[in-house]
Amino acid sequence: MLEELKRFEAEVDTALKGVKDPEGLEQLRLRFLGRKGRINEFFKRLGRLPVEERPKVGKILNQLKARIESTIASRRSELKEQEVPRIDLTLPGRMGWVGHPNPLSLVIDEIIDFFVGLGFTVEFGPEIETDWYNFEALNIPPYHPSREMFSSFYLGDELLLRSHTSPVQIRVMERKGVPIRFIAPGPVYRVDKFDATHSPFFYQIEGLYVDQEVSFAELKGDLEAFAKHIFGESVRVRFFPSYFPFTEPSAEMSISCPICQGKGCRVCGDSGWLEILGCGMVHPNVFKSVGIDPDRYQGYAFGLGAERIAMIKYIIGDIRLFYENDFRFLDQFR
Ligand code: FA5
Repeated sequence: MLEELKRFEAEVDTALKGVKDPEGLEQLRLRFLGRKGRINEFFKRLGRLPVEERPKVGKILNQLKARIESTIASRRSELKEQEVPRIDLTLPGRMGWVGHPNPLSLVIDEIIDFFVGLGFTVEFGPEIETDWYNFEALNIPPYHPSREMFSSFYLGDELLLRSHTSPVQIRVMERKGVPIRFIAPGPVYRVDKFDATHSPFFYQIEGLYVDQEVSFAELKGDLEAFAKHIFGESVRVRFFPSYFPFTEPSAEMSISCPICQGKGCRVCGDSGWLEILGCGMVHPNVFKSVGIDPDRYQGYAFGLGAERIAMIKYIIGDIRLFYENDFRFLDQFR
């Protein structure tokens, strides 16, 4: 049996040296030290040896068992150190979240780009305005019925959230004088209930061009070029007489419905036309309120709703979608 133990010991050493991974090592452990393993077999046979040989062989067997145990333990830690973490390099990586502009910002930027190309600058005004800038300087005296069109949210008697971007006309002419040519984008507020096309908070873009010889023909030409830039070359425009206290004459500009090409559909209410902005020649009283001589200067002005333009351009059925921050909607405009 001693001979046999020697051979077994050699076998154990080669096997443990050759093992490559923790699973193989566990199999060897079971084979050598497990309940039905080789060491236990030897222990069983120990009982059948002559009594005087048993202590000697028993001692060798115990030493061998202890040696196998410690070799297995040290092999285990060696293998653990060599273990390469399993990385699946073929897995697609986790993307970081990348934001993008709201469709409304895209449209506003596009409109700004167009007018900057025509030589306009970009100006801004405060969202909290005085009665003077929002109304009186724009030829809307107290109790004038047209205040209804622009009814807003008041903060005390004098201050209100501006109900259009037209007050920026006054502020910029006061600050920079004339000639002047600028657009003024920004949020405005109105006592309008939410529905598919109205919101109490929306964006307008104001335009003002004042010089000594600005004509209604230029207004029409520039706004037609603008419509074609935003909606495509095939779009047609139409000017309708309208009324704004701060322009004379005043007009509303419509474009041929880009969805049905003017044939009539649900979006344009079967008319074939969509109204997109208000415009006109600056009223002499507006010039007077900022100390500019209306006999020397003329100008055109316009104001459009940015949501309206974005809704037509991207065929968006409800204005509320712009403000709800639903990624299912927003992610379509990456
Ligand atoms: C004005 O606000 C004038 N200040 C525009 C103007 C400027 C005319 C300069 C002449 C010269 P109006 O109230 O029509 O006009 O509003 C202009 C645009 O704002 C409308 O064509 C519409 O597109 C948009 N708009 C008006 N009310 C709302 C609302 N509640 N929600 C969303 N968009 C609106």
